[in-house]
Amino acid sequence: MALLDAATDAPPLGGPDLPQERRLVTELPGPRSAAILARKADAVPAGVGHTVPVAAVAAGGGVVVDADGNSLIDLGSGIAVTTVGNAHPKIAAAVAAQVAQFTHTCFMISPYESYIEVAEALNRLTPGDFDKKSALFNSGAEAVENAIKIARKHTGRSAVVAFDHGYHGRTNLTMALTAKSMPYKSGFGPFAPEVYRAPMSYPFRDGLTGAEAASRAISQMEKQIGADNLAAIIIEPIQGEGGFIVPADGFLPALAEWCRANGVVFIADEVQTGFARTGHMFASEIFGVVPDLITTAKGIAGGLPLAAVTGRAEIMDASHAGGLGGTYGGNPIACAAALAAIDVFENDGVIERAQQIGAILTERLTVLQSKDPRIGDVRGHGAMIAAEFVNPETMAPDAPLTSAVAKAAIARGVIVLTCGTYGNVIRFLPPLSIGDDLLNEGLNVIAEALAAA
Ligand code: PLZ
Repeated sequence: MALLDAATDAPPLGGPDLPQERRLVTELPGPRSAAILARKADAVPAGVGHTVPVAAVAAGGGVVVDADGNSLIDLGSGIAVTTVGNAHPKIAAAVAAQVAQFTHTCFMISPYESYIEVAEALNRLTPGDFDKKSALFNSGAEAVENAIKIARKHTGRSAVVAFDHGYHGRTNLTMALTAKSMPYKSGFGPFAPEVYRAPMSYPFRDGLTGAEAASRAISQMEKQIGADNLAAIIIEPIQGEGGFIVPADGFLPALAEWCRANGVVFIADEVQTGFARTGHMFASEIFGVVPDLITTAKGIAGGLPLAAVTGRAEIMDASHAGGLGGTYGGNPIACAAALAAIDVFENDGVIERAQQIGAILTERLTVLQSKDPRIGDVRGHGAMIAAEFVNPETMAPDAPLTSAVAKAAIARGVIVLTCGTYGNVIRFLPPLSIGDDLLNEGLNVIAEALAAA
């Protein structure tokens, strides 16, 4: 089956019916993608980069198809967004129905039921057996900004702690929360005040137990800020952009307990880890922590822009009427998509599929590691697994090797993303709609790329 219709030259429809194959009909980029990317260079600022040098025209299952008819294996899900699969039929249908009904009223002007249904679902699905409320926004960064606003209003305090290697967004407050300077912050300051940084638990590099790492962080917060001044700490249960860093057991519960004892709001940023990605509906569950507030986005709506803050009703209700909102927050089309995605998360075996994908990724990468000491660590949960590349003698991060492997894999038609404070981590975030064969083929290509590097 041709990927581009020969008669009409029309791009194929996306979704799970796309041929599930890696197929390169040109070098990347092919001539059509190259022409589109040349226009990008003229029309879009250089600051907006891209990882894969192709122009997408369709996607679904486990592939992304480009303008030249190349079909690439997708191990990135557009950064952990298309968890249920790109152009999922249930989402496409829900969106089409909503677009035909109404596209916008502004929830703050005339509310509609779907926003409330999304809030009810989030209140039910997030960890914590207490009354919760949810507010909806457009992006992960906007959810994080609002979680901080809510925590400050509730506590009457201003200081906020984020962690080494943490990533929370690119807006002014979230840049301040984000740890890494290049490329996220450099030259874009001054940053929002009253943001402090605490040391993370990074077992591969610090060798500390969770309890030791937590007492190091707590002692620093007590000395440098004082619990009385602290509104909130915000942390990703598994750090995403920072390198898929999984904290040692006990680290997160100890922090959460200290927060509870000191009236500090514990915010879990589950923008990347949320919605089945880790083989659990939320990654907090893995560590047995119940956050006061939780931020979500990405996977929540199958690719439509939607984000949320969910948490304890008494904290969420601290804000005066009119204090929270935005023109598009909880847009009806995004809410329709989210309700369809949540239906898939709850009823279509997606969590189990994330666990199966995690088992394949872990097994294959561990075998690779046993033969190649340049893979220093394999870690993660579910369909959120990473390999950290090092100099085997010194364990120093090897960013050039990492980017060579990623580039070679992409050239061979496998979309992979790197991450990590030191740029030495390849992360695997496949859509959960990918088949085993395609996933294994993608991993074969990674192994070839590593061997050649
Ligand atoms: N919190 C934990 O992972 C977004 C950003 C990629 P937005 N991560 C991908 C890039 O280079 O911009 C993210 C996240 C965590 C917050 C965010 C921000 O979410 O929807 O990108 O604003």
